[in-house]
Amino acid sequence: RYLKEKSVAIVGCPFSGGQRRSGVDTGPNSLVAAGLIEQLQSLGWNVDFEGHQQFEGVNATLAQDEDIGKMKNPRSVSSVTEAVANTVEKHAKAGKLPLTLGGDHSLALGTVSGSLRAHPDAALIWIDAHADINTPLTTPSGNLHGCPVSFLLGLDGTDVEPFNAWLPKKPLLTPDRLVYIGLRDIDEGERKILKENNIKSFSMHHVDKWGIGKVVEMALDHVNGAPGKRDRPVHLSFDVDALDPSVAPSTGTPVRGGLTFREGHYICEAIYETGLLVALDLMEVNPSLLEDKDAKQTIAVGCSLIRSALGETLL
Ligand code: HAR
Ligand code: MN
Ligand code: MN
Ligand code: MN
Repeated sequence: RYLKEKSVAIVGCPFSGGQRRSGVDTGPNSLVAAGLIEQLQSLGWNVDFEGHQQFEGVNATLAQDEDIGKMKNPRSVSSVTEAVANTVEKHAKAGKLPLTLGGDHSLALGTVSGSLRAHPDAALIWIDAHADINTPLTTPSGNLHGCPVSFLLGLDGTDVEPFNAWLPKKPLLTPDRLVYIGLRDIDEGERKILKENNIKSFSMHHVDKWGIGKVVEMALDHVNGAPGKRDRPVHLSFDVDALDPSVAPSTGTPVRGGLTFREGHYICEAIYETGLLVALDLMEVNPSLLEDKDAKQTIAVGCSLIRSALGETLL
């Protein structure tokens, strides 16, 4: 309903500075090399891809990017996410569906900002083992891939340099339009933030209790404000570590007890089915961490999730 045609723009983001393990910057190239473009074309999508974003310079100078407070690599993360926001905004305003390939999940500060500039009333559905809602004050690690959501919501502690040079004073996202599925590794500070802001979160406990079908239904009901109401555009940000490590092993912070292959794909299918998907992120694929067979498996699952979110498995 929000797309002009079946047109997807791939935004490849080879960036690793939101966390400390190298290799996640090779994720986008691996997904494309595995045939992602051809796969989407065969689903009837017009695929716009002009090469990956150029972050080599930023990646090369991460060591010189000194901490600000607890934040690691703040200038690098800020400049990369600002650029990604502009790129995603441009594609979304042209009526295309931006598909961002990560790279670490700090990139979603950029992707979601770009989506919300184009679709101000959009909802954010965040699929992850982690809530990524630490602030610069609560972060235990200083890794900014654990913080993008707090910046999007403009929580206390996020009005900091260098991010406040480009993030809006009035946040683009409100807590009522955010929902999580797959959580199972949350920090104390994050737990408090989720509670105080009344943020809807479906942990793995809820997936076990109600089943994935019901959970996705409740998630969509929540962000649309009423049961059965379906009109908000949806930005789907999928961290591959939401899946169980037996399904997607090659990722920086695996947590056992995750979504099955089918549960992950079901989420993608069900959101595509609403006709409301306006942007998709597939993040934290790190092919360099494990042996080749595990990397290949993770890349293949990443491509498969993307195909499901773009309509493959619906009859
Ligand atoms: N919550 C922890 C932190 O802030 C770990 C975050 C980990 N990461 C991700 N993001 N992979 O989903 O450091
Ligand atoms: Mn550094
Ligand atoms: Mn994440
Ligand atoms: Mn995660």
